[in-house]
Amino acid sequence: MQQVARRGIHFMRRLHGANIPEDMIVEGQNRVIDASLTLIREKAKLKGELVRALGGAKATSALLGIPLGHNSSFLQGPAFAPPRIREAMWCGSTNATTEGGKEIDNPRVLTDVGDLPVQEIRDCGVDDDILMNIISQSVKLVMEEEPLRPMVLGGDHSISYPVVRAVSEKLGGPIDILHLDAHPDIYHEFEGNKYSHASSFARIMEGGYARRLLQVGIRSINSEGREQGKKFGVEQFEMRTYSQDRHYLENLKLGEGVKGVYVSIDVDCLDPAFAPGVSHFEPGGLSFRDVLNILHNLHGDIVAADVVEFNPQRDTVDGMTAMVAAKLVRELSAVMSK
Ligand SMILES: [Mn+2]
Repeated sequence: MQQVARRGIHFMRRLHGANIPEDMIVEGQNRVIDASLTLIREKAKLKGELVRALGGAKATSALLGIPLGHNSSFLQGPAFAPPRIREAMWCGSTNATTEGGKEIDNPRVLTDVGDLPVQEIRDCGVDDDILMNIISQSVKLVMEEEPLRPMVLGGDHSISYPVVRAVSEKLGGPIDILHLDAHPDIYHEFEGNKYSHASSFARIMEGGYARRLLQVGIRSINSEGREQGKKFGVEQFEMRTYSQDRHYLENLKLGEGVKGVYVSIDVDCLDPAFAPGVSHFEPGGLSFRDVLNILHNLHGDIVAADVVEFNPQRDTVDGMTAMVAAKLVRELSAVMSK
């Protein structure tokens, strides 16, 4: 609890419950958790009914915001990202048609179940062991509603662990993961935090939720990152060899023989010239077109995805990175929906 409070974003205060019976606190927390999950369940149900009433689809991208930033090792601004991404998606500066011709204002292509109220839950003193389970439950609630598939808006990268866990558990087996990032995020733990945004893929691989993990865009990796990668059989594609790997990565075929493909995009996979609104500037990254080429040519059934680590507190005043994150969500939704 003390640890959580220390890491909390600035308006989070400790729950002053030291001399209060614990069961009273826990009962109150459970009511807030139930209400939070009821919100997601009912919104997913409504949006699922709507999509089906409109004629249905095989797969519809369903935005689910997870505004969590406290597991970042540096800045916590990703907690504020989901509303900024939505604002950019619908701001009117561009039309609703994706590059491949899908209309994102068609609910059969893209719908929205809102944000899990992460900060409200944490404000009640709920710790991360429980919070991670709540995130997993929210993802499963979206997947309950055919044909909705979770398109998760982070949030820092720590959320990918409970999201991937939920997807794999719900589908009943491992998936292949395409992970675009400057960093492998595979430390056993970081600064004592096993839920750190720098450790999410260690948790995913330990849990057996992925058959293949392809990490693309890597350009900040130390010996532990390489050792952990080797230990878990991760396919790490580093930027320094991108020109040789490009053809392979722009023609990927994933997810056959497993339950599908999960795509996790850390906005810092992009060169900071394209996306300055991130916590960790790491020059020498992918161009926006590189990322689109990879996504547009990906062969596989995308069962869920996330776009994480956009930090509005580092963005340009006119929100350039919000638009970059929004376009990633739009184009990824177009590839996922069918
Ligand atoms: Mn990163």
